[in-house]
Amino acid sequence: MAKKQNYKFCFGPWNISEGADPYGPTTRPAQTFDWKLAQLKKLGFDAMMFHDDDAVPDIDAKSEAQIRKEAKELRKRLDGEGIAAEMVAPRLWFSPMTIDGGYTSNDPKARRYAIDRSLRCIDIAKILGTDLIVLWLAREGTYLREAKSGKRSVELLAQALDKMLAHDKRIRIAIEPKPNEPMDHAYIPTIGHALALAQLVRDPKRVGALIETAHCILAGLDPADEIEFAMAFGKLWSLHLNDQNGLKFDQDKPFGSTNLRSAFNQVRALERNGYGSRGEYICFDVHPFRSTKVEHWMDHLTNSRRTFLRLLEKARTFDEAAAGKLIADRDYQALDQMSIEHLLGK
Ligand code: GLO
Ligand code: MG
Repeated sequence: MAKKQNYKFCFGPWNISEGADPYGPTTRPAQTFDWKLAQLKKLGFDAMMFHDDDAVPDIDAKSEAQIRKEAKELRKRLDGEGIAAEMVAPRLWFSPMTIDGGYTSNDPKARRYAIDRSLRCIDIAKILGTDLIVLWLAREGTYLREAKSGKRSVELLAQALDKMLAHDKRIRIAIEPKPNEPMDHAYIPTIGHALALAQLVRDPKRVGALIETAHCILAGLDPADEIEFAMAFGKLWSLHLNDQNGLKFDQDKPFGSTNLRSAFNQVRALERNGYGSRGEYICFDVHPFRSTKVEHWMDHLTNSRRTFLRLLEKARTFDEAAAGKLIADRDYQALDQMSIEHLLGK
């Protein structure tokens, strides 16, 4: 095992959500950003993740100068609270301009909008003191094959990444792949695709990945293997831990809620490969159940952290020597049972 890490934790304002789903309205009242920041601090999390318009609301209606001014004010507040900004992500999937995608839209005006907005997002990140831009490529895909060209879309994505990298020489871009939802098919569905896309840009060192547990499961892949794959390239720059019950809509359940053994293997993969040693955070992209009452509103976040820390103990106390002997003897039957009993405890 690598040196033991002291992990740092974060979440985003959207993770304190109000319970709306496609079939029904909210079940909890909206809270202000200030309230969310206060909760984060009170619960002892270290950083907040931001969409560009979490940092500067109504961003499309504001001038560059106004965006910078508001970002600076936010930076002051974050510094005052001792809260870091983990990353900033352009929320490209809300605007009427990106109905058919942003960087890969068939409409050149929409593509220009997506790039301009991404450059503003980079300006905000710089002011908030983070070099990490997260790109969840939500609408970069198709509802039907005939509508776009896959090859051209990948080329457009690479061009967009190059423009962002050229805008600020210090930023790094972590692509957050997801195979579907909102689109039928996304062009960058897995970590393999994300890291292959990085090879098409002029400075591949500055394009890496963010792994989300639920997105791996939706792609039919094992999250722990995806973590190890990205770490083999030194490119796991952020992480959205959560859980997912099979191939459904993106559930963003509390970490470990569905598959404790998979969660254990994700923690073990992070721990044994030294995740966090370059300042990376453990982020929870989880949502409360729709049925959650206001007084239990933060529990999905504190429970996810608690489960992570309990599983960390399990990873640290896993009998590696005994496991090694079983592996050498190819006794995977016993290794399976040993892993189960370790998780079950005494
Ligand atoms: C949705 C994504 C989303 C992103 C966030 C940051 O499925 O997981 O929550 O992580 O918008 O870009
Ligand atoms: Mg996510």
